[in-house]
Amino acid sequence: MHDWFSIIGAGGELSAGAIHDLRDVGFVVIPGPVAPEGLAQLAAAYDSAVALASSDDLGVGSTTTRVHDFVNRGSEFDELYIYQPVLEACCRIIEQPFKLSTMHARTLRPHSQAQALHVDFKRDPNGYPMIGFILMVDEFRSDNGATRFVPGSHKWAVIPDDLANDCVADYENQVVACGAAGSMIVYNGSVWHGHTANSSGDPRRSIQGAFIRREARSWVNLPSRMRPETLARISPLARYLLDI
Ligand SMILES: O=C(O)CCC(=O)C(=O)O
Repeated sequence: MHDWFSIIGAGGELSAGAIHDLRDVGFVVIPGPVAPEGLAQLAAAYDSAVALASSDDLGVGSTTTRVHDFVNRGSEFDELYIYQPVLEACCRIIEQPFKLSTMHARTLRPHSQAQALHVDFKRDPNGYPMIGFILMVDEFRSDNGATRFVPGSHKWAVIPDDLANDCVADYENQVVACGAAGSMIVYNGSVWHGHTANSSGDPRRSIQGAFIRREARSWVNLPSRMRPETLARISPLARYLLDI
């Protein structure tokens, strides 16, 4: 049995600056795993997977539409959840063995309002429980709903009153994480964040994933959903991260 946590942690593919930002600011934008010449194919695979998804796998919220389980929707998405810089971020921030909890498509629909600032997981006595990633299938801009973050908020000991009650308005010192298509946001699930308003006429597409402590309960039971064709092509590292 490989000691994957040590192997991943030895990596060195996440820069010291990025680790510093993750620790201090709570998020960082890095180049993603898909080369620029592969982005059109990725976007086409995204659209096709979303169009073919059954209604059971669709989550339609007030501003976004999610399609669950992008582990099993095509080989185009395989490299996203084994991307070494994100796995290294998990080693540095979660600081214990981890697994993939979910990987889904999330489309922010045109003319949608901002999402309330929130955390995905609160810090607990054992530290930070989650690292998330957001792959920008489209460019993230300030007019199409790029994700905003409140820098350093993962370290707050006390939550300010104005955040406790669904803060949709712009927040003091918030930073909007813009980037070219193909960029990836890596963030601490305990930092306050949310998408901004999409005032454009186009959807803003993304693929989002979360890694959590190995013994924690996953958002989606990925092992139970594995398709034979996915199992046949993925690597031992992928199997480890899926906990199968
Ligand atoms: O889609 C986004 O920009 C934000 C997503 C988000 O807030 C979340 O997944 O918790």
